[in-house]
Amino acid sequence: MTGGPQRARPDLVELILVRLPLRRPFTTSFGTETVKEAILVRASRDGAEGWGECVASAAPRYGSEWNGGAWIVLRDLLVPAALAGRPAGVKGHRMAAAALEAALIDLDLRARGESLASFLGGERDRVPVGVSLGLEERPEDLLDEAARFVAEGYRRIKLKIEPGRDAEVVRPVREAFPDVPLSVDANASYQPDDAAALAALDPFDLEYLEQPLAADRLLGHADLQAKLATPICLDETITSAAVAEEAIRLGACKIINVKLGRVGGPLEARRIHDMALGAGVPVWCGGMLETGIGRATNLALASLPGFTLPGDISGSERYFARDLTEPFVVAPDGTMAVPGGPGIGVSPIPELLDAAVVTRESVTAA
Ligand code: NPQ
Ligand code: MG
Repeated sequence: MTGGPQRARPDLVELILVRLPLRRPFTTSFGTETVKEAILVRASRDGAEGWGECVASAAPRYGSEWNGGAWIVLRDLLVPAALAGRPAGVKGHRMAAAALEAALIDLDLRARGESLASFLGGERDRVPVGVSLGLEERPEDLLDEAARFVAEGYRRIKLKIEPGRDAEVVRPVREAFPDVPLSVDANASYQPDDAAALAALDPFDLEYLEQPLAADRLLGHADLQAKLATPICLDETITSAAVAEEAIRLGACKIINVKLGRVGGPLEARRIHDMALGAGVPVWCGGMLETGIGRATNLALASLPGFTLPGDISGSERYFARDLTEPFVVAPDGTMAVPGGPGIGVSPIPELLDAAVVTRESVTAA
């Protein structure tokens, strides 16, 4: 989890907390977000730099990690270990560890002129993308949003659901778009005895039902899957290749959402991909409303051959009035280009970064 064996050490690591207003509030079963807050990790050596983005939030609502904790574990434990070239010996804190690993890999790859996609084993220079739509108070607002993204060519629409707001959320969208690939994401908000409400989604021909139950309910998901025609896709549950393998073996899911932050970095994400490909289980790249830094990393991951379903990798303008990098755009065919330049292939634009910064702190070797 702390990076590859012979990775060169940085001589300076900067932690940069940024805040970007969201263009539209994003509501899930765990709450409403109006601002994206992220920690960027900038690793440097001899004037060269590498970038990573921590996908934790301002509060631990999606999972147990949050930016306040990630900042401290990076500053006091993970970064000092990387600067000293020794293992950090830190359990968990995967989103923090992932951001540092991504920055260190980016630093190395830029130095040798190789793209992250090539390093990970990517085989495509464009990937199909989807969009995740939050819960809306007014059903017509959700229909308008769905219509807009379908018109823009997005290959899949994902709807957020929660107990009491499920079939009635899906029905109007399915009726308006009978042929569009649709999925739903419950963000762990259902209980095992809600199986009937979830089975009521079967007629809508969903690509998958994402994370209906709590993250630690492997058997609960297996029992639920046995009662549903809709494939279960796990997100919050999948924290490592080991958990992913056990979930597949138990029949707890038929599809896996891979988020490199949730699993501790690009290298563990690749392990999950390799295992799932071997097991014949489709994977796709999840999203956490990343800025252009995290989005570029996700695009590289999504270029691997097992990523056969569209990712939650939307255009910059879906989230932000102005991204921190050159904006990412979705082509009319619903694909996005995988950056081909060295490392993640993009950097923050200095003036835009400066305007978004809340705090920055430099850590150097002791
Ligand atoms: C998911 N992402 O698949 C997550 C959940 C999510 C695109 O649906 C700030 C930070 C806001 C992280 C909103 C999507 C977030 C967030 C939603 C993660 O479950
Ligand atoms: Mg999800």
